[in-house]
Amino acid sequence: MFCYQCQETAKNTGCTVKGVCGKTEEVAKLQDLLIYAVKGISEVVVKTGTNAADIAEINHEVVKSLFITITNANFDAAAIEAQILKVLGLRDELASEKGYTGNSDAATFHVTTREAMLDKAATVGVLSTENEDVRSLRELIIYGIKGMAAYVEHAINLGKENTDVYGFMYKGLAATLDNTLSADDLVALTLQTGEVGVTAMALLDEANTSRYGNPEITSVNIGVRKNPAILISGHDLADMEQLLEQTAGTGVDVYTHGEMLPAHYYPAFKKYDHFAGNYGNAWWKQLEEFESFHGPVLFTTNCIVPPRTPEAAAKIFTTGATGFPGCTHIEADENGKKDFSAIIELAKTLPSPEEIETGSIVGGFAHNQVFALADQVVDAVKSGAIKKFFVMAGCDGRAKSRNYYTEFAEKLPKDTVILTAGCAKYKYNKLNLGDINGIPRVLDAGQCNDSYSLAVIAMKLKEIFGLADINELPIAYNIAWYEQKAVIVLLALLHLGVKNIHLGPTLPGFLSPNVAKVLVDTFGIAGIGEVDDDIALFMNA
Ligand code: FSO
Ligand code: SF4
Repeated sequence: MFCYQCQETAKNTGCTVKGVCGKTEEVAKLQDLLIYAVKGISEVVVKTGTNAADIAEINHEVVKSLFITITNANFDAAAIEAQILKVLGLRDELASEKGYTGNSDAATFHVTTREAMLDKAATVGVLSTENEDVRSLRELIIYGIKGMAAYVEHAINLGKENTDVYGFMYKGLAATLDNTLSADDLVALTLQTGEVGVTAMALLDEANTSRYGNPEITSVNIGVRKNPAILISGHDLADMEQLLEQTAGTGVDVYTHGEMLPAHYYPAFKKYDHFAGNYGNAWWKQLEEFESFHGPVLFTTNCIVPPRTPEAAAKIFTTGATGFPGCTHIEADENGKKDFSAIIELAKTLPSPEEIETGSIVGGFAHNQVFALADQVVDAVKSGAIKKFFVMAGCDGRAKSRNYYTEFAEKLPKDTVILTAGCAKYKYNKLNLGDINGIPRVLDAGQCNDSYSLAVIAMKLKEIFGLADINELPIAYNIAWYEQKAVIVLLALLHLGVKNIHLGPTLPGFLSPNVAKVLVDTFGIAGIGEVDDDIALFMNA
């Protein structure tokens, strides 16, 4: 196996024996083959001039396939094998319907057994592209499209779609098979991925806010109550809604975990009395936290950390693109309805959660809420009460080097405000960093996809202050990345013209030296250094 798609990749060069994430060689290879199958179907779509508006099932299965391969989403070989067969079936059906005569391997290969799949996978993985710069650009595009697919999947689940986004996905994936494209062509495609990423994030923002209202300032309890409870993790708000509906009146409480915390900020979910609070921290602390939670856990998306024992796995349920062997997977029916009764019944038999912390955290600062405070914010900037904003969105992770972000937040001058989104916030959202004239010093917009909100806020401030360039704003970008959703967020920010983004705790291992140089020279991308030096650098910029 070879995988270098996430920040925790071994030695920052590649996992080759087993994933640091816990992915086995078998699962890694099946994921490689699933991606290859998705490239093949994309080629058929592109070469036959098929309109994405006419192939709803293929759109949905391609999006799901991409999401399955995102870091920490799906560890279930059987589920991935079934998905490969489904995609190959759809590919062949489309090819025959359109009379497709192309004979490229990705568009025509067949495998039926697990063994044949593993043999085939060994020849089509990341390293099958020999030139390291072409490989780097192809993977950058693929990871961006994977992140895009995750956001599109949530929008689909809320009934919102944009066929242009699918059209681009096919184009981008098919391009990664095309040996005639130059490095410049691939760079252009990378930037286009960012552009379509903005569209995808806007689509999800519209899907979430039109259904559940605009996030508003909310104080979320981090302690516990006495009832038995279910913990819901991941990012899917449609699953969140269905779980709250089905648990109402059962005596079972619901707590959010990790990236689901921002569900509390939406008006539509505030009516549920049994929506009790947020339990725990970012994804990587889940093994201990799930134990003390006692109740069952529902994963709607990544990040899953492989449970240590069959008993621990038996308390975990997966849905959507996620999966883990030994965990119960809940499928939607043809109307998108999911039956969560097995989780609810299990919860009733288990003890209530053990308290691991008390107090509350405040969030809900997505674009609409910040616009409502615009006068206050603008006054604070004009008076000099706020000197600088720091966008510290992105992900948290296991690496000790990520303590940089806690220290950075603690040491920032008191006249600065942190704008955050994604699970990166857990590095500093319980520090009590105070407020500036009533404006909290940590403004949490929501999940990683709500980084879109931070971009909307920046563009609004640019307009209010009458600036020509978004980079003239007193905003610095110090972003932490982990998996492929952070890649699409980064590409989206680059498309919006944001320069000098600092990215840590390490630069992606999948960037070849030449590709990294393009990003540094064109966009001023940089890594991180020592906290004090970096703060001085940012404050003097
Ligand atoms: Fe975190 Fe995991 Fe939201 Fe990621 S929970 S790391 S970028 O899946 O998606 O921020
Ligand atoms: Fe390694 Fe990350 Fe790939 Fe897992 S997802 S195998 S940790 S690079």
